[in-house]
Amino acid sequence: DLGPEAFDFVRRTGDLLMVHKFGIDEIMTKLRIWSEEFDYSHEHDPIEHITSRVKRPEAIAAKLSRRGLPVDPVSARRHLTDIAGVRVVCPFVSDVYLIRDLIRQHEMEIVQTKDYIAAPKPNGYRSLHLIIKVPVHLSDHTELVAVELQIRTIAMDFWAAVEHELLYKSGGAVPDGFAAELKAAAEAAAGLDARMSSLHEHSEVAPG
Ligand code: 0O2
Repeated sequence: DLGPEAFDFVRRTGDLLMVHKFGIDEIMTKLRIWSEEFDYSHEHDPIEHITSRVKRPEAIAAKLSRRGLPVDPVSARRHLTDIAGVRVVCPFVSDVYLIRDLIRQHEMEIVQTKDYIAAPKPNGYRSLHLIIKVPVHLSDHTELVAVELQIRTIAMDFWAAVEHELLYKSGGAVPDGFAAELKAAAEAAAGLDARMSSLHEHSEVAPG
């Protein structure tokens, strides 16, 4: 049987994960409404697909402990901003910034922006990362929940998924030239984004 302290710890961890899941639900609803609205009005839909995840308790504990922070729900709430994660995948780079602008306009405070599209990571990783504060209205009070939003194009997502898979499988040990090849692939993905955007712009002005 769990003692009262362990029981309390488990309950507070459950509360933490639940409220972050609600934060995801709130933002997902907004994103889905916009996507359907654009679709319905026959306008270009800036959202290709959306995924989300609540960070696993083991991963939360590992991150806190890596940073030398107390491993408990209060500390997680105070120090981690990626317990709730939403990934929005868009057809074009301009769509990424359109989603950012829509978020800005709809009473969700953006508390941090990391623009790895304007300034890609040294390995070639590109994406727009926002930390937003989402109000979650519970039955008797409202909580502001941090959600990490990663907004990227299909090409950026393809690269990130493959890179993650390759590095994960290899456990980080990669042959010579691997990093340079990955970076070149990221640049090719950026080139593809530019070509697709150009096609999109031309199709919008084309008659018929
Ligand atoms: P998971 O499983 O997605 O949660 P930190 O979050 O503090 O560890 P940092 O640098 O402050 O790190 O955060 P940053 O740069 O905003 O990126 C965090 C997340 O972005 C990662 O989460 C990945 O999802 C994604 N990401 C960042 N860099 C890369 C990269 O080089 N390749 C790929 N494939 N994804 C990347 P986690 O916590 O690593 O994993």
